Amino acid sequence: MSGNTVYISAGSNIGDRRENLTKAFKLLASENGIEMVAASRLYETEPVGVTDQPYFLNCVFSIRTAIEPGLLLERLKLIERAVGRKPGYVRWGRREIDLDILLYGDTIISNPRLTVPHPELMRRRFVLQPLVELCPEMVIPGTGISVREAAQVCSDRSSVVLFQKNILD
Ligand code: A4P
Ligand code: MG
Repeated sequence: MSGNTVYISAGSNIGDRRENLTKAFKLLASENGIEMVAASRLYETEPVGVTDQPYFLNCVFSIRTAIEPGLLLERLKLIERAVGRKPGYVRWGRREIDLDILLYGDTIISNPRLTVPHPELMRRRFVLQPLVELCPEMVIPGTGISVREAAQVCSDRSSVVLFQKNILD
């Protein structure tokens, strides 16, 4: 499929976390115009931001798509609903599923609805560690450093522990 390589982070810390990530993976893979390329391993991660909440399971998906970023965000929000996320959550708070666009090819986007690369990307070990598995040499647009280097210099010391090797196990 033509288009762009896009990296999407997935996180869940309510309900059956593993099932929520698997459902999101399958729904994403079955979308028209989206080709699933790879999924990272699953990690159990200490909550960052709002710390008084359950531990998350996190992973990163890479997809190929020609769907433009704003429309892709809409699709991700529909998948969040389908997995069981209810509207009206506290920012950075607990959720059944959160799907964020980390990187959209080389594109830099900054508008009220969408910031890409994801504004917290460089500060979050729970995102960088799975991303290193998928694209260690990719230079993060606007930063001049690779994903591997970003993970090495990241000062986030919150715990990120391997939970499961294959999302479909
Ligand atoms: N938005 C802007 N840029 C983006 C982007 N690149 N991807 C806007 C996705 N959305 C983007 O998101 C709020 C709005 O952000 C969207 O409507 C979109 O227009 P949301 O998913 O409704 O709310 P949120 O997730 O609570 O806010 P936010 O700011 O996306 O939070 P984060 O950054 O997703 O952080 N700790 C661990 N260990 N693991 C986690 O997964 N997640 C969070 C949430 C906090 N702590 C965590 C984890
Ligand atoms: Mg989000």
